[in-house]
Amino acid sequence: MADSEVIVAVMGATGSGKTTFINLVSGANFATNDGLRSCTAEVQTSKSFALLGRQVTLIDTPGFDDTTRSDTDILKVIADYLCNAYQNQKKLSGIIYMHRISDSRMGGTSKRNFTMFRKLCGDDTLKNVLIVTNMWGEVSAEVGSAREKELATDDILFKPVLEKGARMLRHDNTLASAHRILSCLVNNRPEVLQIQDEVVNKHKDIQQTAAAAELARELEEQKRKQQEEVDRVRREHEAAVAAQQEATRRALEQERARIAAEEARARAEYERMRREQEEARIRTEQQAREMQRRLEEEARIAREREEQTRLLHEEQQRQAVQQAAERERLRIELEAAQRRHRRHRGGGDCVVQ
Ligand SMILES: Nc1nc2c(ncn2[C@@H]2O[C@H](COP(=O)(O)OP(=O)(O)O)[C@@H](O)[C@H]2O)c(=O)[nH]1
Ligand SMILES: [Mg+2]
Repeated sequence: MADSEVIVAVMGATGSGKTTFINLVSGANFATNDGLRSCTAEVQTSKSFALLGRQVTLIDTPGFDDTTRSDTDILKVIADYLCNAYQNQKKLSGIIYMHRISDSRMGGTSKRNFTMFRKLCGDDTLKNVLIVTNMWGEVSAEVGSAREKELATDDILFKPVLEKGARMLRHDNTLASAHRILSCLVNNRPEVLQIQDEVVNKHKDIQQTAAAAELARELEEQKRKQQEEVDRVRREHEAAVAAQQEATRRALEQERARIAAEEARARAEYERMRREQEEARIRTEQQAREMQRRLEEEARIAREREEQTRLLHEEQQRQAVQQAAERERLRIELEAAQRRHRRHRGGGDCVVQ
């Protein structure tokens, strides 16, 4: 490798502006990512260009969130390229990691890209690493500064790499800005990346590298999250089914209770009717007995009256007979008296007897 040749790899998430940066500073015309599909599925190398007396070549890499290739494929593509370059005595003078300051938060994709970037580089090369924030025009200066500060000071963001020698720079999408950034790297002593050391020096298979392990861990984590999601959906489904069953059970229970209440009400109604009928029957019987008793009483009184009348009649007859006899006796006596009187008055012919 000629002393003046400087190789810089540009990494970062899809859409972070890697290709745009490379096109701007190298005069290349690689396709940029204007839509949803990512454009840089392969590693591509820019034509070299002169900067501060050195010949600079930039390596464009696909992000670990490509729409057409799996992360494992992306790792293989990048690792193959870097290891091939190392075997051909081409070491990297610097690595740029692009990050959009316009992103309101560092989401899963950004974090995965950054973690993979770290596993590819290792810690020893961090002094040759530049974290370049771009798209400053998309946010207000205050918001951008606040995010930059947060990115630089958060333990799970860029703080650990900054502490180990990486630097953070702003890019305003101008050529001057790109030159200023690259000028920080051109005089670096080229370093061997962790992935190059693992594969070329230590003869590891790509699958045995830290980057592959990180991907496996990431995939495992994704699988775990998906399983959790599946479990959660299943639990929700089961809960919904159970709730539905419970609702059906409760509805049946209510229906059963309603029928039982109706039965009880009908039974009570029947009992009430039966009781009323019984009472009516008893009342009717009592009334009949009372009527019978009254009729018998009236008959008895009638009989007594009849008897009294008969006795009275007999008495009257008896008295009439007596009176007739008395009258007869008195008549006889009177006739006798009259005869005697006539006899007495008629000279002896008339003797009162
Ligand atoms: N405002 C702004 N847009 C940019 C900048 N860099 C890239 N872009 C846009 O961001 C999109 C993605 O850029 P690209 O270079 O394809 O990203 P890559 O996937 O990382 O290569 C494109 O629409 C670019 O025009 C920048 O510095 N400022
Ligand atoms: Mg690109």
